[in-house]
Amino acid sequence: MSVVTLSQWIGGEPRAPSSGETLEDKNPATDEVIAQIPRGDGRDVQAAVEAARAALAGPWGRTSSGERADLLDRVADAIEARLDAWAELESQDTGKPVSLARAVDIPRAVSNFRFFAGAIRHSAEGFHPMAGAFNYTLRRPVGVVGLITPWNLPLYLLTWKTAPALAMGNAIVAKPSELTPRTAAALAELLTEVGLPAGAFNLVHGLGPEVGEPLVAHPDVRAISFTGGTATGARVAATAAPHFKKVSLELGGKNPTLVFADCDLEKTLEGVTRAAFANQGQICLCGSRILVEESLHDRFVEGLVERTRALKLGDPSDPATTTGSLVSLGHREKVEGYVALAQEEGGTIRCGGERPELPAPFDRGAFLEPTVITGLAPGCRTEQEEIFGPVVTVHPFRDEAEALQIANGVRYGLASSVWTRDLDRAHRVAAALDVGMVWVNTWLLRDLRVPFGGVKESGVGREGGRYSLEFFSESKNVCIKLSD
Ligand code: TXE
Repeated sequence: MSVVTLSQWIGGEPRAPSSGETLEDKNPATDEVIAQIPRGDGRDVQAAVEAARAALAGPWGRTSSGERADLLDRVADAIEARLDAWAELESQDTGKPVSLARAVDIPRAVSNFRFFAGAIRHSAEGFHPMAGAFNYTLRRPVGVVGLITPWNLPLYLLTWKTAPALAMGNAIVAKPSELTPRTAAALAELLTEVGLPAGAFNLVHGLGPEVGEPLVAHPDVRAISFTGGTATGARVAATAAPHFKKVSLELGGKNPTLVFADCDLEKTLEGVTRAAFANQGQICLCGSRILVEESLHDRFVEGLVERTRALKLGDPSDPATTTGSLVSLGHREKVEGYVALAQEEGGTIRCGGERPELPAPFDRGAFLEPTVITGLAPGCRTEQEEIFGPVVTVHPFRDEAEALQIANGVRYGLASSVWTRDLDRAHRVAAALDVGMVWVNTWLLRDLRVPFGGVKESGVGREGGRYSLEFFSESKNVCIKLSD
């Protein structure tokens, strides 16, 4: 496979890194180098911010919301036309099955642009009449905004931020994960091709501390939307705080799945297996702690193990593959460390936990068998810390109160799924879970209008629908006194 050299994208054109250095980008399923990416630094961030400011002072700053909506629709059409090619890029960068990128990652990128085009066509602002006067709300772009994204859903999450940021007329400096830069690079080029004015979207590649940090610290960057790990999120928040920037943090999770004995067992097993192992368990919304009513526990574990063993690991480009490699050999070691820890803490490995036997070149890939662990105590490290891989634990619970106590007994509060036929219980449990999002008898069913985000160490703020439009804009109230 030929090794491509990616560029940064600054002021509407490719730009080599000021450092003159590059970093290797590998396909984690084969451990082959597939690209050289720019090792950007603060100098490139500075150039990108200057290009963004120039865009705001130029034609981009004078576009109407209708013109921006039309542009977003053109972007959606252009990505859709590249679905197969971009699904390949995403799969090679992340190790995920091409089938998953084709079904989820790239279509969602299209939806993100289409959704926010519609959102700004139909959004209305505030008007508040009062005795002798009236108030109207003006909404304007924040200005230069920084978007920092992780490696698990690279294009899905970058476009989730890019679409509303452009919709509201901002100029962007984006920094993708250094592990998964390729679809971000493709997006930058496409945006210019479809007519986005130079400097409205700028892309700087590189390492977190060398590019992400200067971006967050830059005084002209007025908002940061960050998705990534909790530890990094804390660092981003600390860096941004002295500058009083707007910050949206979508961080980690340790999400509880609650299975009650009255659930539809077949549908629940199918849904819970998907929630556990989709994208190799590398989605912050994955249900990694499965709590099962004790009367159903043993039967449920049997069914879960059977479905987990049926998952097919292997060549991500094979349509039959359900489970690809993890994002890197280093990340696999981290996840394997938690499998070993689980055994030290008294857990039983019911299936998985080993590296699969695969033919070359996938024998060098970061593959790990999906793993089900039982018998742990809820307070142990394996149950408290985010693993972010294909590893789940299963617990029995006596009653609803105990289920909620275990579910809420972690530092995270992102998402949960509840499986029961009892509607009253579904509403009651959903209200009692200390998280930002609850699914009942389903998982990852998404309406882009709803608030997306978590509480506690899962983040600050919400994105989605009007929440994104409000984050990426500043409102101003104007009060007009009527003549007496
Ligand atoms: O995160 P990292 P990763 C979480 C997920 C997991 C993690 C996986 O739960 O914990 O993200 O992504 C850049 N200043 N979510 O390992 O290391 C880094 O280069 C500024 C939750 O990538 O935090 C990368 O581009 N930036 C989420 C980005 O931050 C810095 C959904 C994320 O890297 C930086 C997806 C610094 N000092 C994953 N250091 C949700 N809740 O929706 C690194 N970066």
